[in-house]
Amino acid sequence: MSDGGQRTYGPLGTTLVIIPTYNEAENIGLIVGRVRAAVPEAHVLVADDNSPDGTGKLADELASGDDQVHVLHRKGKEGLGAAYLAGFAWGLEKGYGVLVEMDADGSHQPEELPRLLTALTGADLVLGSRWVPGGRVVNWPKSREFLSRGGSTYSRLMLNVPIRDVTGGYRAFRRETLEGLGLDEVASAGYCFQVDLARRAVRKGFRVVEVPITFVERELGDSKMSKDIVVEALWRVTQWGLRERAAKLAGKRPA
Ligand SMILES: Nc1nc2c(ncn2[C@@H]2O[C@H](COP(=O)(O)OP(=O)(O)OP(=O)(O)O)[C@@H](O)[C@H]2O)c(=O)[nH]1
Ligand SMILES: [Mg+2]
Repeated sequence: MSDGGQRTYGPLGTTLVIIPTYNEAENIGLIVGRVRAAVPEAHVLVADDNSPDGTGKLADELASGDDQVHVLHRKGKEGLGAAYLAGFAWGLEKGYGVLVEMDADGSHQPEELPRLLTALTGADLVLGSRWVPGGRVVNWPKSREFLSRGGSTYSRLMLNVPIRDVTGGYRAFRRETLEGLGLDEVASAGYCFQVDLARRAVRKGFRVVEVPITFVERELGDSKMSKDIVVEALWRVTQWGLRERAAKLAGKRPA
């Protein structure tokens, strides 16, 4: 970030778009089709938590007709963070060069992925951002926007990370970035998973770039967003922030 753009970056390698799903039967075919059309060279991994509505089976059907679509069946609902960690491990093991996070519900438009990937040619991590100039949200009630903006601002100030949209989940990582983040220690499940990864990337000195996106609220299926997820995020961000402040103070004191 503070390298003045002087660093050189290697070629990107093959992209894997990881789509975590829990009860997304109405969306899965649409989103996979849109990814395949928007970035035909990319592969897709659906990470399904044994959705009762049969999303996993639909994903299997898509995979059986397309060599670039894969499915990771997980035993039950363990949260978005756990699904992504399993997806990252799968993708790294298979040798993909770029790993992308994308929701299944159409909020993250696959048609915007080429812009994220272009930005990644000069960065370690690209964040699709609602809260930078040019970014926006379609069909969100004011209350939801307030929560999201507030959560991002609180996290930015508490954790001292210069990122406007720190809770967003439309992201492209170079494999080397994921390998350097210490994923083994990540325990967060909900929104704070995204905050956790972003703060780790900044702390490790990776170049993080925000690219404006138009986030479209889901039209089909049910939200998995809950009060628990918000409370977990608030609690963890507060804990991380206080811990870092305490460590800094302790470091300044003479022994
Ligand atoms: N595998 C897996 N996927 C999940 C889990 N929880 C949520 N997801 C997926 O994560 C993505 C984001 O979840 P959403 O319910 O859209 O959450 P949100 O975008 O904050 O909420 P809305 O704005 O209301 O859509 C979707 O693709 C979900 O299917 C989970 O426990 N396991
Ligand atoms: Mg959503």
